Formats: sequence, C-alpha cells, structure tokens
Amino acid sequence: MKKFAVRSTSLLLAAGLGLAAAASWSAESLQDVMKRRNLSQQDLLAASKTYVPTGKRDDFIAFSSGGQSGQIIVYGIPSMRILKYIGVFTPEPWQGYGFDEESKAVLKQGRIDGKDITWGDTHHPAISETQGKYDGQYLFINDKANPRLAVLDLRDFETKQIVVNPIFKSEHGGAFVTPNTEYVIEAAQYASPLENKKFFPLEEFNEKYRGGVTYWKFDRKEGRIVEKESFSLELPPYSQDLSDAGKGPSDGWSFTNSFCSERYVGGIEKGRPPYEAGCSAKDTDYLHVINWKKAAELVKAGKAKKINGHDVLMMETAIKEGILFLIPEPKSPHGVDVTPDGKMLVVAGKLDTHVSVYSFEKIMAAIKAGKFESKDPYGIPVLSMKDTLHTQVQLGLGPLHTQYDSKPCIAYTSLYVDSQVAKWNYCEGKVLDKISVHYNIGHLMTMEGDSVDPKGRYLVALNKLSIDRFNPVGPLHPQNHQLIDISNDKMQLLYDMPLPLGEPHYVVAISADKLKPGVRYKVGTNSRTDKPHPGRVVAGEERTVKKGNKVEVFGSLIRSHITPETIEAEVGDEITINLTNLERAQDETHGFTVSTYNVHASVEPGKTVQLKFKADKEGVYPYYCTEFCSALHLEMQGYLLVKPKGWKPSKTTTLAKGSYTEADYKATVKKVADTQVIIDSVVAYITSVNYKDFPDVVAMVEDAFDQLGKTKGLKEKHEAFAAKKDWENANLWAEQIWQYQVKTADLGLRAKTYLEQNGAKKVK
Ligand code: RUQ
Ligand code: CUA
Repeated sequence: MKKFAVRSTSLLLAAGLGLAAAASWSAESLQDVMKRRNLSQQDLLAASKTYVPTGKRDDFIAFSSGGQSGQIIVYGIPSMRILKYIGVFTPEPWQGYGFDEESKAVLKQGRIDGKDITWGDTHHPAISETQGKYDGQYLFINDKANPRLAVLDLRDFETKQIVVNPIFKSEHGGAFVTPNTEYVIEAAQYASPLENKKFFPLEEFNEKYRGGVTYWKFDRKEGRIVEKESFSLELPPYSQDLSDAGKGPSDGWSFTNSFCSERYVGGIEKGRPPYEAGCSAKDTDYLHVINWKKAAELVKAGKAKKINGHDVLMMETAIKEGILFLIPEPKSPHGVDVTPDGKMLVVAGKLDTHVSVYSFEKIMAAIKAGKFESKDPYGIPVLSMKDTLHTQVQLGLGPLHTQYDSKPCIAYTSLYVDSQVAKWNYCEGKVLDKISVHYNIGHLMTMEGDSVDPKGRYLVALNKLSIDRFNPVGPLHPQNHQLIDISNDKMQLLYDMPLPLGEPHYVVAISADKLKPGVRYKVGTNSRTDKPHPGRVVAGEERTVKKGNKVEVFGSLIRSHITPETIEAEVGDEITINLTNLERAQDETHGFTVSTYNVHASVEPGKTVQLKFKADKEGVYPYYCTEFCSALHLEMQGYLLVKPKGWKPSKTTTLAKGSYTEADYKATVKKVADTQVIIDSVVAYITSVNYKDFPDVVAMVEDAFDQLGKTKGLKEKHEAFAAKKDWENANLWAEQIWQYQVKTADLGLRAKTYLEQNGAKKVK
C-alpha cells in the first residue's frame, strides 16, 4: 500500500511537470511492413480509407439491429469500431439494464400477457426525421417475434419506452418513420386473429385471420409513443412484409409489400405441400398503397372499431373511403424503398431477377381515373402493374433491399442469391456496376440512404453468411458487415467486420455531427423518465431510513467512496438502495452491486438509480463499485450486514486496530504537502488560461474543488490526534486528505491536458 502511494505521487509529479518518457520510433518502412504482412497496394488503399488514427473520430455513426440479442449495436464508419451495445428488449448487465428498478420498469412495459419476454428478434432501426432528413433525436426498433417497438433517446442512447402491439402476434415491417416522425409504421407479418386469445382453425384462415399495419403516434416533445392516439389498419391475411413512408410528393402515403398472398396454410404433416411451395405459387404478390393521413383523420372522426381497446380502421371502411389500394408486385418481394425525391418506389422480388420501379405519379393518376384491373377477394381495388410501373430492371438473382446515393438516380440493391451488390440507375433503368460480397447479403445500407438527403460515400453490406472470412470460432459464425467505398464509379470493398451478437437485419447510419449526446445528467435524474428521482440526494444528505421491515438507503457515489459504507438489516427486510452519482466530470461512471443478490447498476455522472431486493438470507454481503473509476476503485466498497432476527452485539466486540507509528504519520503529512505543490501548479496553469470557455473543463474544475473542499477541518483533526499521540487516527485522517488531493490532482491534470490539446489561450 505504502509503496503504491509513493509511486503514484511521483507519477502525478511527472505528469504535472510534463516529464513524459521520450517516444522511441520504429525504423520499419511502409515497404517493409507490406512485405512482412504480405499486403498489396490495393490493401493499403483500402486500409487508408477505413483506418481512423488514434484520437480521431468517425464521420458516421451506425445503429445496427442486434438480431436475436434484442439489443442495438453502435459502431463508427469508416473505422467499423464498435462503440456501444444498447439494451433494448433484453437485459444488458453492463448498463444495469434489467437489474435496477428504473430499467426494469422499461422492460416491464414489454411484458405480454403478464409475462416477461427476455429476448427479442430485433430487425429494423429507424432514426427520427424532420422533413425527411435524419435529425438525430430518437431511434426506434422493432421486435419481430413478440410484436413490440422500442423508443431510444439519442441524448443518452438509452431505451425509454417499449410498446406492445395490441392486435398482432408477430410483425416485420417496422420501424419506419413518416417524414416528420408523426407516426412510426409497424406492419404485421404472419396473419392471425386480431382479437387476443381467440382461437380459429386454419380452415377459417381467409375469413378470420388478418394482417395489418399499425401507425404509432409519436410525441416528439415527450419523446414517447402515445398509445391512445395510435391506430391500425386491418389488412388481408397476406403476410405483410416491409414498409416505407412516402416523402415529398408522396408524403401522406405509405407502402407495405407482402408475400404469401396465396394465403396458403401449409400442413406437410398432413400430406399437404409445404409452405414454401404454396406461398410462392403465384407470379405476383401485392403491394399495399395506403393514405395514412386520411386514415388518421378517419380514426379521429370515430370511424375505427375498437379491438383489444385499440382503434382499428377496418378494410371495409378503408375501401369505401378510397384510402387503400393494391398493386401486383413480382413474386415474393422483399423491400419497398421510396426514392429520396419521393417520386418512385423500388420493389425487389426475391424470386425474380428484376427490380420494379413504380411511379407515384402514375399510381395517383390511375387511382384518380378509377382505373382498376380487378378487386382482391376482400374487395380492395387492384391497380395494374402496367399502369403504375416506371420501369423494370434485370439486376441478378435474389434482389432484396435498395438504398440510395447522394448522386441523383443512383441506387444500390442487394442480391441475396448472387452474393452481390448492384449499382444501378433507376431513372434510366441501367446497371452500372456490381461487386461480390461474402456471402448472401440481406440488407445493405448507405449513409442516411433511406432519407431525402443521402450522403453517399460508404455502403455497408449485411451478409448472412461469413464462411471463410474470419478465424473459425465453432459452428456458429459471426455475421459479416462489409464496408464498401461508393464514392467513385466502381465500388471498392474495404473491410470485413465480424458482428458477434445475433443476426443484425438492418443498420442505419447518420452523420456523426448530427448527434449531440450529453455527458452527464442533471444531478438526481431518473434517466428512464428524464424526471427528478425521488431517491436522489445531494452531498451531505445521505441517510438510511428504517421503518418496520423496510430499510431504505439514500446514498451517493463519488471517487472513491460509497456513502453509506455499511447497511444493517435483519433477515427478511425489504432493502431499497437509492444511489446518486455526484460526479460532474465526464466518464466518471460508478457501478454498484451487492454480492449474490442479482442487482447491478451503472450510475453515470448525475444519475440516480434504485436497487430493490429482499434480504432473505442472513450473512455478510460485500457491495462495491464495479467500474474502475479511480486509483482507489477497489476500495470503493461496503458491507450489507444481514443479522439474524433479534441479534444483539456482545460487549466485547470492538473494531480491529492498526499499528501506526509517529514515523508513518510524518511520512503521510509530507506526502500531503508534496501533493499540494502539484495541485497548486496545476491550478496556476488552469487559471492562467481561458478555461471558462470550455464547459467540460469547468465541470472538471468544479468536481476538483468539490474534492478539495472535503479536506476542510481534517488538518485540525489529524493534528489533534497527533497531539494525543493517537497515531492511528492521526495517520488515517492525514491519509484521507491525501485521498481527496489525489482525486483533485487527477481531475486537474485531466483538465490541464484537455486545455493544452484544445488550444486554450493565456488570459493575462
Ligand atoms: S427484412 S427478414 Cu429487414 Cu430483409 Cu427481416
Ligand atoms: Cu467507483 Cu469504482
């Protein structure tokens, strides 16, 4: 312990005075490295396009679905460095998601029929939009298996809300936002009876089973979905698939395609041909064309029917009011993607080699003229392909999804069977370039490529199989996200990134400068509700309240201690621990757990969390901070003492004593004086420059002075004990001053480095 203390003083000294060891340079040349690592010119070119030097940042931030993990993966482009996993539908221990009361309340919103669902099949993330452009405020994502939708706030990258679809049993075509995020669209997948807990045999599939689209009303100011103002449109049992919202001229309309419009119900065990045969028998399926603005008005006017307490606009009404149409689309389509100008929609048929480009203008003209080729079995008017198509282009085998470039008319489509990306011109209907990917690409994504303002530059291919790309890790392979440079005529493959957290279906990427996440909360915030937390405390107000069998702690965390340091309870007590992180400095997160009680919290600066559990077993349970927050992180500890009922201390128990001498005390006092010299020099530097122009530094300086402020009165205290020759108390109280000094110096040095690196100017 003492050795360590001495070493850290000298370390601080070295840093404070700017005495860093001289860097030694390698003599190896670029040619040497190429030879040694067997790299080509092409490799180097690719590397130079994706490498982000240390200390530099990425231009784009990608939000990837985490597939079956129920989470979201955040990474930077072009470096492909993973920045964060965000717990959404499933517990995420690092963030305490599902282990503290605040996040449990969010996960609880995702319960279905009173049961926890602790996994999710996340598919499509969507960033909120303003006038069709990504605005960087919110993120949405759907769970296909258990029809749910989540809302994340991009101010802190936390999940704030989960809503359960009231009428579907699965969903796929979500989350897609309307151009001003008025609604978040979510389409059903596998048809089922809309009324909950109602059974109908498969023989009644055509009559009793239904699909649909839900329009979740989003309140941007509150940052939450308003369930009461949300509604659905009843649709035929056609396995609605992906959706997209119109924009520009097509704003107010939405498009949802479908497969298995054959309404085939399988039954191989009864000798019937299987689903895959019956669901792809016809040459075409149906694209649903819906006027959602008008639908919302009809619902407001009371034309909806309540199903499971939710407003559903029935097909009959939608047909009568002229807001629902169908258009044939090539066999088993997958993906309907509206062009950035909102004038066309691209549909790819998985089992066709073409993509079909429909013209919104032609669709509207046909509707206006009442030119329908037929009606479907439910009476929905069907527009003809001939009247609505702009063009069809043969791209290759298994076209799936389309994204757009910043250059007009340029689109990229994934070819699942060919394992390729095709670059093509949708205005002129020509193929421009193709590149192979590894292997079986699902979605693909260009920068802001589904907005009205795509940014071009990079494309990410989300490949389903990675086979020979990475070092083998057993039969279950990682997914492969491949980064492709699209800034030139020819596409260039730059990088393979393994993604080992479920099958990510879709990714969206936003210009990094549009995101402005905070680094701290207002002290005492419940981050899941954005409201002041009833369990919050300010420094000095920490307390433990015992009422009957309830023990409630109002505690705090700050380097390097937890207040309180002991919690006493009796077996059977209900324990509630509220903890506020009093730090203001950036990145000073503390974690908290109590041994064997399955609770954990991540408490970022300013946040208040609550942990609740029953002390159902007698014993001694250490609690500690789980983030390496400071040099004395390991000492950030305490004990939960769970006593047997009616336990009384025996008179002979006293705390163990240390054996400190006068020499120990004197050494500590000297250490304190030396450290003060460093602090003074750092303070002199900081106050000599315009540090007040840097909010991050101001926060660090405030924290530093907070720490130093705590030394008040301690000098008198240790001197009084020294006068009484109580070397233990004298030494330990002097040591405590040094603890505060270390944290002050640590913050001060960080502030100094920040100022030096960010061009602080002398003020005098
Ligand atoms: S869709 S299978 Cu996004 Cu290709 Cu889910
Ligand atoms: Cu706080 Cu470790």
